[in-house]
Amino acid sequence: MKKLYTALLTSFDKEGYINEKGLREIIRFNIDVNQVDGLYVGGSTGENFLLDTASKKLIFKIAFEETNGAVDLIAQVGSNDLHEAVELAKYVTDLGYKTISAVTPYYYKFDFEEVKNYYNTILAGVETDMIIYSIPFLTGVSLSVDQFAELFENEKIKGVKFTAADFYLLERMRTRFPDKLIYAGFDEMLLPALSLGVDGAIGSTFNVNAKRARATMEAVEKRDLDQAFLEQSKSNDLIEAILANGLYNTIKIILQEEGVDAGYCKEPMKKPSVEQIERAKEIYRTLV
Ligand code: HMN
Repeated sequence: MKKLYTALLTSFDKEGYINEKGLREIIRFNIDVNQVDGLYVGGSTGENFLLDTASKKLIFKIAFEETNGAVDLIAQVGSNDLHEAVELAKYVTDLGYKTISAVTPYYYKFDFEEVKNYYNTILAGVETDMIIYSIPFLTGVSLSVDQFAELFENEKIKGVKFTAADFYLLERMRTRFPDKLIYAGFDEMLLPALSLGVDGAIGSTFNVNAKRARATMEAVEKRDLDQAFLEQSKSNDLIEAILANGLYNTIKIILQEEGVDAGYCKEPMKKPSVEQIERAKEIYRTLV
């Protein structure tokens, strides 16, 4: 069965500090109500790249405690500070995480040897599995099939979170690496990714749209493409509205309407305006 992972949000207070109670509520909602298979902790959706090391560790710890084995966990430990990535990989491994992930290093134009050294260095000190986090539209780093093959020579690297709209590359990857895990990273393109045989999906909108995403997966499993299209189309009405109103703020407001203390985003992300809040509530009433 294909796996559905929520990319975990972080609840922050008005000053941008972690709201532990709220974070625990988001985790519980994903386990109890959304019934997802797992959580992707410390990704873009968690506003991870705005955080210091201590805050990242706190989130990993809270997620591990609160899930208490109920669902799978993947800890995104990647960082442009390779020392930090190594430290976080060891930290989550000691907590008991079985799988880590790391975003490709970004901002500077690293060559492939540097990218490869980054993954092998993170993995040298731990026995966990690794899922590469490939998200070229934010990092500017695009890897070729041959480069993935070279990274996969490290047997701890079990797969990739593929957040790209390049379906030719996705098909080439699926064909070349039948035994590697490929997780789709764009929720609005879940159906085409499923049609190319991904093993599951990791996404932000599953915080509020997990049941429909699951229905899409089940329809594809049954080869009922009409139903799968219908589900994806309904999901995309929601995702389109969420993206137009501001991704993370809107998901947080929708969760608040569900009674979850999802809190605020952390600066430099903006607080939502009155209009944004009203629109998010309308999206909740009409599209969730
Ligand atoms: C993460 O790192 O938190 C997520 O896995 C990222 C995930 O791929 C999301 N991408 C971003 O937010 C950049 C998607 O779920 C995305 O939010 C969604 O498809 C809407 O575009």
